[in-house]
Amino acid sequence: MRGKIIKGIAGFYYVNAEDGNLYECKAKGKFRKDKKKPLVGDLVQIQRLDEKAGNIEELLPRKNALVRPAVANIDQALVVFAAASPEPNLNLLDRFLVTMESQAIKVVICFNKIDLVAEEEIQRLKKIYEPCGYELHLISVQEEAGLEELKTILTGKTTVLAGPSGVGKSTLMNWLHPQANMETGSVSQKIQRGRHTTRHSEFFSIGNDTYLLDTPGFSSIFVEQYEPNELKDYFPEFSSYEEDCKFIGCVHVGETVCGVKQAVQEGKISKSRYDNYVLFYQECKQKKRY
Ligand SMILES: Nc1nc2c(ncn2[C@@H]2O[C@H](COP(=O)(O)OP(=O)(O)O)[C@@H](O)[C@H]2O)c(=O)[nH]1
Ligand SMILES: [Mg+2]
Ligand SMILES: [Zn+2]
Repeated sequence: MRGKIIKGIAGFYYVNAEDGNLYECKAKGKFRKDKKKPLVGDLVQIQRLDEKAGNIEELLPRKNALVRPAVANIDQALVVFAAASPEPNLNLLDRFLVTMESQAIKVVICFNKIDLVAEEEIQRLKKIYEPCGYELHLISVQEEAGLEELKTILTGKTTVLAGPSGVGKSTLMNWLHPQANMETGSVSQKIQRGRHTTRHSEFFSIGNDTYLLDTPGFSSIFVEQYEPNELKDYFPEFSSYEEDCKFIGCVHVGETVCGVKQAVQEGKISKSRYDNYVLFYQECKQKKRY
């Protein structure tokens, strides 16, 4: 019987099987000889032991696998930031986008809490991210604005939900899947309650063939592991201007005749995106020296 691993805890894998049951499984199959470890999101072949237990016999081929969080077979990432409270950290968002581009994972960007900001701020965010080609959703979970449209893009897909703490990820999860019953609140409230922050990854099934994975919030992302010269490939809006660069392999930093720098000057590429690119480029270069 086939199924999908939706969570893993202490050596047990919980498999949502095609018969509709959830099986607690151990990894027993021959794939273990090849040192392959099942990941949450893996499609597997299981042997049923009883109505609640089974063994994983085979790992089916993966479409992709992410490192952080460690999950397989992702269709897309939904990255959530708040338009305000906390202020959107676009440097952090751009770092996240780079890591997803480098793994060829499609990203949908969502700014929540638009009830807290003026229309100008909404337009500012749109102007930065729309030209990059990312699908953008400006929502307010509190006022239930933009949620139905957002739900449509999740249907039939396996989506990783990511973003810093306090932006409303759990609130959104609870709206999409009330049974998830995620704890919400301000960061300080959670700390006061002494909440344990380490968590396992778990997929919630929010509809037919539709899965959502809530991940712990992140506060920093390193991009220095990339080759300085490859970093430009992870800014999708650069490519259409590269034909105007004088040098093949132009990295768009110090070169004088550069289509990308020209596009920044003309306002076709956002200055905020470009400045973060230069910053990340320098970080990668710095790292290479040691
Ligand atoms: N004003 C406003 N507050 C929101 C909205 N969505 C969530 N919040 C609040 O933001 C805080 C953090 O939400 P939470 O879901 O715990 O964030 P998480 O850390 O990303 O999971 C909570 O106090 C929520 O009530 C929204 O659309 N507007
Ligand atoms: Mg949360
Ligand atoms: Zn260039």
